Amino acid sequence: MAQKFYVTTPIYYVNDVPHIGHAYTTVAADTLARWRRLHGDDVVFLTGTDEHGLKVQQAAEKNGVSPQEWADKTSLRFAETWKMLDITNTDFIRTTEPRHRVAVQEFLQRVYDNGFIELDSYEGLYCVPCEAYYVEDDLNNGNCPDHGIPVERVKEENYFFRLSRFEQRLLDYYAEHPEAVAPESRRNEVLGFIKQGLRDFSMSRTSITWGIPLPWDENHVTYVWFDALFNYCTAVGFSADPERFAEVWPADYHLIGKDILRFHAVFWPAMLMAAGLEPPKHVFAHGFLMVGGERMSKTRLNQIAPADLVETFGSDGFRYHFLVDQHFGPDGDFSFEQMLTRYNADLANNFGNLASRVLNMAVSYCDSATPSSRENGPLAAASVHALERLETAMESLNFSSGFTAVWDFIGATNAYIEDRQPWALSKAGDAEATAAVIGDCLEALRIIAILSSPVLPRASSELWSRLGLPGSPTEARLPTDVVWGSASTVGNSLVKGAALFPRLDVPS
Ligand code: ME8
Repeated sequence: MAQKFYVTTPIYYVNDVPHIGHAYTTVAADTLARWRRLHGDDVVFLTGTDEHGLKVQQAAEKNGVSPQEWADKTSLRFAETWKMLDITNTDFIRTTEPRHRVAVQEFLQRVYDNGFIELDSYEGLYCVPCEAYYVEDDLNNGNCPDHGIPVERVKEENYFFRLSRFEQRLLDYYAEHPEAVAPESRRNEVLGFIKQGLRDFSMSRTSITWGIPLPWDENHVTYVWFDALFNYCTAVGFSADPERFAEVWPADYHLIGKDILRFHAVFWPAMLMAAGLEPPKHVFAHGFLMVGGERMSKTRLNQIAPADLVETFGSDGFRYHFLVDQHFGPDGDFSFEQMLTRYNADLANNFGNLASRVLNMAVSYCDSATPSSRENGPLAAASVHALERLETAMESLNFSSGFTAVWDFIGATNAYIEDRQPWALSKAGDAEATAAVIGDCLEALRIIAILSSPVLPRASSELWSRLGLPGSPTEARLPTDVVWGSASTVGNSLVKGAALFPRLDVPS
């Protein structure tokens, strides 16, 4: 039976519309999902929207609609954006769905029965955009350290989650599972935070109504983070399908931004432990995409909508930029000029040109049919090397370095053509040598189509059909199908086609 692989993105707040920051995480998760499918895994890939809490309630009020109407409208914008970017999520969860309410209530009851939720009163400094409490020491001149706006003093009688009781268990867990939080700088941040001592946190609210009521006290609704994090369990059958839940949980990867690391690597595993459930296997927190050196935000009006870039670069061009030009881990600055330059260099010139020149030559010199490639031809070793580098890089989610290895292989194939000059061989009447070089290049293209398919689903599939190959590169399996000469391609009918990535003009 195929191995299960469960990957998630954060569920995005519906107070905001999708921007390239959200797309950054989601495209990475999609590429990982596609990558695991190439290995034959049965991939469960979840994304969705976070629809409860004060932020959403306030956004709805401001727009004069009910929170549900607001959530319906904005959630759809996220779903449409993911469709535009060829995201292959297998489920899309909304926290206002009945399945989620049922699962969260069952989970809460379990944690309450286990004695980890208790009534207490609390006075604290609350930041609405963070949906979190702070203490004086956390603040910058009285302002939220993350949003730079004043916090509100809030006093509530609330239910508390006894996070403090999990300090040692979390430290033990992370000592036994050093791979559970990555990159390493984030793991150190998490350990440092736990070692400072963990405070219990308020997990219910009476001041708002937009949330899931506590099953044992309906005057309280569940704190938005307590509700939101559980989406990862709801979607794989926590309440509805225990057999499936046992099979799919724990998640293999939660991909998140560094802003929500503590929630995922401290609160969440403790909440799971409190219910007798296993923590996720890996939490990977990437950095922020900045625009002009600043974090994107509604107030700064510097958010970029994915659709605006897709219009120019196409969905593959968008995916390539955020995965390969940007490093997944540290912060990165978005620049349109850089995106354009790399698009022209890597996609139009390197990838696109290779495909069109090889197909053009094959059509002209080989009667539009694939000649045989040489067993262990000159490019075979380079293809093995590309796969090795990609496999190693993907183990640490280093998309940039992994796919650069594939582009190096593309570069090597282009260099091979320059070196052998098949047009000269053909002119000299050496049909055998011409066919050998073209056969090698077509085999390289077949392998390139498979290896680039997680990042460029459209172009790789188009290339695949121009190569006269049946099905789609997504059906290939690694490593067998990228072994040099592993597919019977001789005599396949080849098609030239238009440029896969038309060159874009650089504005003067
Ligand atoms: O935090 N650069 O939702 P959210 C890179 N609902 N990634 C960015 C980014 C940027 N500039 N801006 C946003 C929430 N992101 C909660 C999550 S999960 C149980 C609940 C991405 O809409 C990044 O993944 O504020 C970040 O963690 C997430 O969007 C925050 O999305």
